[in-house]
Amino acid sequence: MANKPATESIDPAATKMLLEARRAGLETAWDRLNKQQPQCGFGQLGICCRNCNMGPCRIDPFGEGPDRGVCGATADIIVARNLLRMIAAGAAAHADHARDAVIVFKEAARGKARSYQIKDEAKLKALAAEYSISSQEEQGDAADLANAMLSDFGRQEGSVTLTRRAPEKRRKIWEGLGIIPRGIDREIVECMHRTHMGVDNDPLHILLHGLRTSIADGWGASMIATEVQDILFGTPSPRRSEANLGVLKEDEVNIIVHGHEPILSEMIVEAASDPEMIQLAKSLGARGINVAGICCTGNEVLMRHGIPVAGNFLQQELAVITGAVDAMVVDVQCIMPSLGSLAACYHTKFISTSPKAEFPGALRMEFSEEGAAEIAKEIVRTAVENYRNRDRSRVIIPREKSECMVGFSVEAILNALGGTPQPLIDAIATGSIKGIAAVVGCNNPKVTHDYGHVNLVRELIRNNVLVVTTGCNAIACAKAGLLRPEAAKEAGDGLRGVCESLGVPPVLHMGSCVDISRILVVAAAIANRLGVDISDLPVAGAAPEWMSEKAVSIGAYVVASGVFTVLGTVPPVLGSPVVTRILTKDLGDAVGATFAVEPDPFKAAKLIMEHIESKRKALGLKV
Ligand code: XCC
Ligand code: SF4
Repeated sequence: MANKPATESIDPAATKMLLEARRAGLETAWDRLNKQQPQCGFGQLGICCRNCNMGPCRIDPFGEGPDRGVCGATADIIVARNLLRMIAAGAAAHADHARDAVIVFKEAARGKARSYQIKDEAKLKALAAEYSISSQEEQGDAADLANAMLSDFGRQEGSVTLTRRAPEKRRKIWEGLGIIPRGIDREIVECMHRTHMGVDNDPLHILLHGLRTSIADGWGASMIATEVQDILFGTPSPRRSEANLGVLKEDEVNIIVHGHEPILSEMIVEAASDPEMIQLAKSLGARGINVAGICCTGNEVLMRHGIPVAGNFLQQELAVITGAVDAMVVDVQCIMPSLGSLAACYHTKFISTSPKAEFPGALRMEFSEEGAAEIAKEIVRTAVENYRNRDRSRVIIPREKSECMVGFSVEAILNALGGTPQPLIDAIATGSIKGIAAVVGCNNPKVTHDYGHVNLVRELIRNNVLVVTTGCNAIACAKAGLLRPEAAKEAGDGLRGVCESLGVPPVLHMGSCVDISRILVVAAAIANRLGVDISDLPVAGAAPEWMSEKAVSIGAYVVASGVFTVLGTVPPVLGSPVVTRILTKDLGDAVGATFAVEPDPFKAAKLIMEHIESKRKALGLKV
């Protein structure tokens, strides 16, 4: 089996739109990647440094030219520093997202952000208890909880509160290594300090701080984001929807929400069901208003409202090329700056909303929590009025779409299991389910779109590994039909039996990328129940098509949590034999888990199976 089939995507809808892009002479990420060939070898190996103005410096990977930067930094130091900066950026993205969610929560609690309410009181209570907040009335609870969560960002000593959710044994390991994060922002700032010219110059020392920062993300920022979003918008529960470009409608106003923050997309969804807006759409000849998502903000409204998802990361440009998108509304993260000029080739309004994120060619409709509902309505109105400008002769909507079942929060999974994780543990113990794999992450045009995602997941469920998914992998699985309960037919007999008896798919959609925190909570619950550490469990992680810095932070905290993780695209570390050895080997001794790199999803599945079997053996379970 070849690593990379000759096609750009295995998704027929994406392939169709790519053909249309070429026919129309429009450029996409795939074309721009081609224009970048050959990509910089120093960059790929991670051995260029621009951290001070004596540079830029680069190391000769063949050992003939310079082996040190001007300051004396070696390839090992440069690669480690660069990796730490990637983790810092990724953790910062999640942290800033989380902070904004908490601020909205706080404003809502104080009655200032009128458009938002508290939807999950039980979760609010539970969190308040975890943060040791005791007050009688709800509003007090909520504001105090918001403040307590905010203090996790700026905390200077002690530890980030929700790291207490990690199993005792895991915390001991972190304590031993001195990598329990103090405050979320503090660790990120320290990354920047340590990587400044002339500060931290030992690869292992640098990378351990990377783990600490990533833990502040996974067991801090991302976990806070998930919990607060559940409190504000409701904890997801199973529901059905549809995925792929075929969810766009020929005869309705199509609004795409793209980015990461449900703070905005929730309001758009609400405004789109406002009778006044629907009436306006009808008066302009549309049959209604259709909201669809892309990337993680899409996952958020998919999980909570069943809003269909139009595609994953590499489909953002393709959606515009359907000619049927009346507005592409974006907030932050994973939004290609190419969208402005592309939208200008169509009638599509490209609307940017975040005070932090401006894009060339975007129509700016800045969002604020006080006037959220009103602004959302204005955005929807703009989209509806733009329906008139749609050029019907240019509309090409691929027919492809798949049904999916989504909404598997931890609470929903426990509910499906009858209130306790025990049935799942029993299924693992008997071997009906061999183990659990978290398959997550982006798309990357360097590898065939969705090929790694779909083939890895198929291979795993065939081998009776239950897959939990988030982010762009979840969308790939949805499009491939793997999130339907009927997909249990594709699973091995053991997993199939469990899924059929519970009526759930063999691949559980747990949410957006910040919701990987939900996966950590499940892993901790199972480990605690068995009285072992997460690293003892037959579980693994994978990011077959990752591209973002957030994915680097995620990979780091998953490994730091004790979970073996396979990456499908090569991280820029191979220029340092030392860093490569730390990541793929030494971390095993330190945190009980390592990274592996395997672009071929079939070989990646094999690695995961071998890992799961070795963990089963160690636990004395039937292999
Ligand atoms: Fe972005 Fe979260 Fe990656 Fe998809 S998976 S490309 S980060 S949207 Ni997180
Ligand atoms: Fe070069 Fe060192 Fe400056 Fe980096 S920090 S640019 S390696 S002199």
